[in-house]
Amino acid sequence: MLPSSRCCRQPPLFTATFSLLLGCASGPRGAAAPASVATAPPAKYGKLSVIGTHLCGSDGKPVQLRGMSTMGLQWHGDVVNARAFAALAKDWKADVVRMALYIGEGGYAAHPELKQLVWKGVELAIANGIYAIVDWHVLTPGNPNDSLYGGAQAFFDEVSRKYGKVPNILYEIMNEPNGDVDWAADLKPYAERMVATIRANDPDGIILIGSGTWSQDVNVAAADPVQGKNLMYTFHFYAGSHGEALRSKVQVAIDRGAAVFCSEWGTSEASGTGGTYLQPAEEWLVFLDRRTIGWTNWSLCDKSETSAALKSLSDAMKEGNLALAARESLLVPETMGPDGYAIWGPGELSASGAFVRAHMRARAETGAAKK
Ligand code: IDC
Repeated sequence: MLPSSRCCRQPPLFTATFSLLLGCASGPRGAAAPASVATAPPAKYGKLSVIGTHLCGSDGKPVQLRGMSTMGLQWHGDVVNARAFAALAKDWKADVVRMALYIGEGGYAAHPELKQLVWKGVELAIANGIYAIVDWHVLTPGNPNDSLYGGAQAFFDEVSRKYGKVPNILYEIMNEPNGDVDWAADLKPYAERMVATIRANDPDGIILIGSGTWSQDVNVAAADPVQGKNLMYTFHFYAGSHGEALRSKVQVAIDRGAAVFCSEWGTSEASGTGGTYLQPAEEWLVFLDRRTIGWTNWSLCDKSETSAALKSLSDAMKEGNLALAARESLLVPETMGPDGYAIWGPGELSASGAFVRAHMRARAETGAAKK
């Protein structure tokens, strides 16, 4: 019998995580770049750009990037490992992984060393020929200009210096502004500062920009956009909480000429749990597919909440799967797949994870939008 604390805890900081950081601290052009980066396959769709309202590959055709977001790296950072990224790229057929660098809530502001995990994630994405979103996870407090987030400019300067020349990186400058924030007075000026900072090192990488009401006010941002190229606006939905009203805002933003990206969505309620709401999620995916809107699903972790893509140890215990429940975590895939690399087996995915993986694989197969 496992002690109950084992089933419910967040993993401790910096245990296996940093033992896995094998010389990945410098950029792909730096002296200590891992060999895997030097021999990396080209990024799946080459250099990305925004043309009109679409994210496009180097051939100028619209691409829908599909992938997973990590959970807070301060809690579930061990998921940034070579096996997990290979399983995502090859078994899930993911195009992109989003690294959720919380700033508050025990994140980067208190633990600046967490950025090493971001670098590691970017380099694992490069090594697998997929894309990485570096998410400055503004959540609490809701104003990105708050002093807690004072490290933003230095952070994006560093990220863009390190990776500005590789095609694999996308910068997400504010996860979810919320509360008493105004687009024109607070968020747009912040976005302009971050865009200028990134552009000094990376003249044309894709920059993702959040908006008010937890990145739902994409229509407001689109009415008064930040100047520059290769900018996109993010919106987030949770299938148990958001539906037609948010879809209308997204459509208004597109009609106003904005390129949009869904950098967070869940099959749960906005709390991260409840449900799963797979039928409403399906409706959203049809909406995204028809518009070729890229997305990353929340979240790749084994926490006991319905949005988590991996089964939790406590669920494994409830199912009587003692072998699974005895594992330290499910963040490192251990099941040998049919193609000779480790995957998460079907019994290791949550209802949400199984749904999202199946959708990703089906879309990668057909390449066509659902009607
Ligand atoms: C949630 C996690 C939850 C954690 C909480 C901390 O799922 O385990 O306790 O953060 O604040 C968001 C946020 C994202 C939330 C997620 C679900 O960007 O950080 O993660 N969510 O609540 N916006 C809407 C939903």
